[in-house]
Amino acid sequence: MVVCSKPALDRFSLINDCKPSTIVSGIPVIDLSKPDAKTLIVKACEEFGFFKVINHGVPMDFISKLESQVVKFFSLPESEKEKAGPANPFGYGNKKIGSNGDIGWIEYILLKSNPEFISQKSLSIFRENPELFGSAVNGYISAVKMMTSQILELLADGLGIEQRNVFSKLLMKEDSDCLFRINHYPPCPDVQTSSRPNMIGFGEHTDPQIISVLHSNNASGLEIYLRDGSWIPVPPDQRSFFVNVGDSLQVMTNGRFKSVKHRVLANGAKSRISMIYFGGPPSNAKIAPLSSLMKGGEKSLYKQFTWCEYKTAAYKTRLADNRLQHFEKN
Ligand code: GA4
Repeated sequence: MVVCSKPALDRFSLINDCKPSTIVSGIPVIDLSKPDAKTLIVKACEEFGFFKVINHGVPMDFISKLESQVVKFFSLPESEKEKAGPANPFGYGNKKIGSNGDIGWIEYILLKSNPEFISQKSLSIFRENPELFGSAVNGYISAVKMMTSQILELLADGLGIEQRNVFSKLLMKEDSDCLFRINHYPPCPDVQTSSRPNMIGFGEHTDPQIISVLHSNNASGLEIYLRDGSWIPVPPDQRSFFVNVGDSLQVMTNGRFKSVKHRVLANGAKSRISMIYFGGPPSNAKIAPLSSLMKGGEKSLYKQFTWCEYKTAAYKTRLADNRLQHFEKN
């Protein structure tokens, strides 16, 4: 559990922008089994950079097996969990997010999504039964990766790109830089007593990768930022996945899709568990607007960069920073 003294609490960010939203729960829902999925995904990526996926094909059993392992891990005494730390580059982290001073009402595990790495790392994360933990994580990731690749192919198809695997191949390569993050947001007593109703669990940010796929338990907290300047809560749904456009996909579509700003508010009553698969390309992959999308003399809005260059720059920033602006053409 995250335990915070009063002075430590004062360092947590609070939300001060409170423009009321005009949309209550207008989050696009994509049924992957329907023929119109590709068209609706493109529309959702253009309008929100975010959507919910149903009929996704990931067995519920894979999700619940992993979640029960995760709950066991986060219930361990802090001293045990610390043995799986630090989070940088990979492992258990508590309150500190990244290396540049961001903190939140959160504890988490950050991993490479590679099966050998996970099996190895499970030895220090879940000493009680590393095999069980490793196989639950690997089973979950391989199913989510397949779904993600299907979504990216639908996206390419919906955009009218001939090469259907133009995005998905970047995630499927042996040397792809995909990550897996498991977050636990413990109930925050100060939210319940209303002394800090807007305590931040994970501060506002965009994801640097191509695409992120999130599953959470039934506790609320996630919010996305709309173009009209409002934040809207995303009602939790354990049977579904939530998909974010990342900065790299914004660049590859020359800004047609926008990476969505999102954040998580601390919950007063419930523990929130979320598991996120971040689809990133290989280090040497060149990220630039796709020529097949640049019809009629459209100019590139971004300078070309490799994923390694972008990630290195991104990891030096604070969560809320606009990471893409340094790569925009003037
Ligand atoms: C946001 C998306 C992923 O969670 C993450 C985060 C990373 C981290 O936790 O170390 C970063 C953040 C994320 C972007 C800016 C930098 C790096 C924290 C931070 C302040 C794992 C990722 O890839 O980028």
